[in-house]
Amino acid sequence: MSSPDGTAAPGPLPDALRDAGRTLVMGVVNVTPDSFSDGGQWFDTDVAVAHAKHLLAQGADIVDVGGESTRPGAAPVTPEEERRRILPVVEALVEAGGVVSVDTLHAATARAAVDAGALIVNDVSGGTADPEMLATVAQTGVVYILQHRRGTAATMNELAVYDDVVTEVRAELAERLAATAAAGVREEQVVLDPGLGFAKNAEHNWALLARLDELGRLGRPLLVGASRKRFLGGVVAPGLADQPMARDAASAAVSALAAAAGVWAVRVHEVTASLDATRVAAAWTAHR
Ligand code: PMM
Repeated sequence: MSSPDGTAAPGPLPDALRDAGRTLVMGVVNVTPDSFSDGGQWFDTDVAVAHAKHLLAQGADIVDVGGESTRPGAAPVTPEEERRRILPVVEALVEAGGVVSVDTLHAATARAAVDAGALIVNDVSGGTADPEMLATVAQTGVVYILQHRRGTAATMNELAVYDDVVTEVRAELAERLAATAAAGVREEQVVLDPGLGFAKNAEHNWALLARLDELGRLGRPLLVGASRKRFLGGVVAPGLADQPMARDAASAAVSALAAAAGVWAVRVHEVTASLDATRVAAAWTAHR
């Protein structure tokens, strides 16, 4: 089975995900005290586990578990603290039969999560933060979400300068894809992500969404993470622009359009509406 855009689905993943016939929905669980999108409400382990199971019950195809905030200027956490936050959540989700992704910059955390049963490593640095990451992905053989960004959480805002953001992000993703191959990662393991908001302003994010087909020409499935991001504040009702949770309807609208553009998965905080959005897109494109 292929992704909606015709690229081969990444492997290895369970058949149910390969045969979904629509864009997949990845639900987000940030086990952090300081994420912009949910204000740290899932920081307690038991609360995080309950929330993650709730996302599964709502039909999330994948649950992405992270223990370090990636927002601009966020304080880094040690890999030890990160593992303390996320591993109980990963274990509980695997036990419950969920497909788990681990959102981490750290190879040691990625490996520990894979040992606990995670099937996907989601690295917002695209392998640039930890020199061991790509070798770890190669050794474990899991699916690798390679996200574009420039710099680090501390420096990325000032690096949001492009002549043509889509052409440049595509070229930089191609470079990172070559780096994964050089490290022994098999091409079918890799999913590419434009990294909305990571060294991108609102104009850049919209251009990347509008021209996803150009990124798709790199030949790998795509994941889009627009959910609750600041640029969506520009389209919600005036007065709500500064409230991340007021961006869920706009996030689901992006899910529908990204799914219609053929992306493999969308990464969202609110699962139900995006799941319906991806079903709408599948029905829509099936009747073309
Ligand atoms: N965005 C965030 C965190 N992790 N991972 C991927 N692959 N793509 C993204 O766009 C992405 C991500 C930041 O959002 P959050 O703080 O709501 O998790």
